[in-house]
Amino acid sequence: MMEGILKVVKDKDPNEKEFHQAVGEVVESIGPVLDRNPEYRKSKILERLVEPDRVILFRVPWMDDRGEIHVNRGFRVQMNNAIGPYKGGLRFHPSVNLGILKFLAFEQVFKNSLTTLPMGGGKGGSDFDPKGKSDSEVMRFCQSFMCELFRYIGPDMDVPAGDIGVGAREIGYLFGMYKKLTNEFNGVLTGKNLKWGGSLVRPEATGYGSVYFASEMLATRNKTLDSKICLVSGSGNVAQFTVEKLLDFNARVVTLSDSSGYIFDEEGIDREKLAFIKRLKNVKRGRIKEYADQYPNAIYTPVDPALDHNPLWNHKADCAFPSATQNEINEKDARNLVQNGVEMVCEGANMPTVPKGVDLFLGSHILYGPGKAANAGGVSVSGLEMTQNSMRISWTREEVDQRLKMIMHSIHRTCLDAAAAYGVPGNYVRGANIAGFVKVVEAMMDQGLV
Ligand code: NDP
Ligand code: 2IT
Repeated sequence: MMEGILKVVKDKDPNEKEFHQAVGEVVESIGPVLDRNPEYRKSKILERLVEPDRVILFRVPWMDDRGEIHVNRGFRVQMNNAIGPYKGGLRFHPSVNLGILKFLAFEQVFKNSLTTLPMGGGKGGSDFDPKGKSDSEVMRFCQSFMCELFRYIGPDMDVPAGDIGVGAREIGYLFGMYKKLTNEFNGVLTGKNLKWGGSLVRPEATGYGSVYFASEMLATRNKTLDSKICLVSGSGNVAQFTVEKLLDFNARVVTLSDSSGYIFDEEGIDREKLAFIKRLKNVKRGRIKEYADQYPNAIYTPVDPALDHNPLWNHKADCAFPSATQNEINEKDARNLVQNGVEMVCEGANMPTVPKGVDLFLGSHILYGPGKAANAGGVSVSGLEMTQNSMRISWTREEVDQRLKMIMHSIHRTCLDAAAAYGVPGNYVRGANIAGFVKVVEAMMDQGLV
């Protein structure tokens, strides 16, 4: 039956391999839930969940600084709105295609369900590559993108935010064009600048939340992050604030990366070095290699496509925080981590570990926090931004951070409770999938066949 669903999905869209991967994992987890609730099967819940409510696909024409015209593709996948308006980020990266956005939207449905806040799931983006583009080129692209997207979004309908390649700058340009087209100032996007409707702690939220989740996981074994050696990948939004919070917990972060290579700094990345990275990545938009020019004790290693593993994951460490992109930990990387004695893997990125790597982590009984639970802090504070926008107030940093902590605590508890209730104690993958699934499915059952 469940194999059947995956087969239907694969037969329908054979090229969407990341989507197959995300569906495969959920389907594997929720078998026992379907066995206990035969009405879910009868209502064809799975069949309905794997088909997006709708997919919007559009042309995004824009002109570069030399007057040349380019045409990119824009997407919005509105996956499921059983428990709230569609909610999820926009990704601008040349690798973006429908299969990747469907995987992200699908995972977002369960992640958002875990947050305790009323948000459905969606995702969007474009195959536009922001690298090397001027601010005015990025602005023209964002404006053109919004000229179509604005028809399909709204504060009670669908609320996009950032993801890879979409940060505060892009959200600003997107919001400006939305406002011009609709003549409405509302909470249609999250991740807005603080000065015009954004929430304190939203930029920090995914990284901070991931570290809060990690600390909850360690606490189940009476351990803390104090003095732990940590590998972090990526050097964007999630990675930067993961490092920042790890420093608060007195951990030692020894790596960061981008798509060209990684740095290893045995002494650890301190606050001054982190400030350098923030300037390098967010203002200068430079490459991580420059870190090793600035701090000669650090070693830079470029990506070697001939290698069958990523050497970043082969450094001996206590904890790993993959925070760059999907499938960045392959089977060999997972084996290297386990063999080197890693105690915990906490996923800041979405689906960063290949399925065989996930099996290795689960089989080795390390603490393993899957992305849809561990990185839910970002969308949670997006939910808090929506609340503040609706109430036309803004909470203090302490208030938002406290709520974020409470939400991560609750997600962690919910995963463990669901895992225990289904006979797989400590399995956060099963726990997250089951708990996220049940809430959405109960809402779908209440609302009839729509
Ligand atoms: P950013 O664009 O800020 O940073 C992305 C980082 O990952 C960059 O260092 C980038 O390097 C690297 N990267 C991107 N693509 C690849 C690739 N194909 N191979 C190797 N490295 C790559 O994005 P975020 O930090 O926001 O997102 C990182 C991850 O976290 C993603 O998986 C995202 O979906 C997830 N996430 C983000 C949330 C958010 O609130 N922003 C919330 C929850 C999850 P380079 O500069 O070379 O491209
Ligand atoms: O993957 C994610 O959860 C995000 N990119 C954040 C989504 C959001 O709406 O804040």
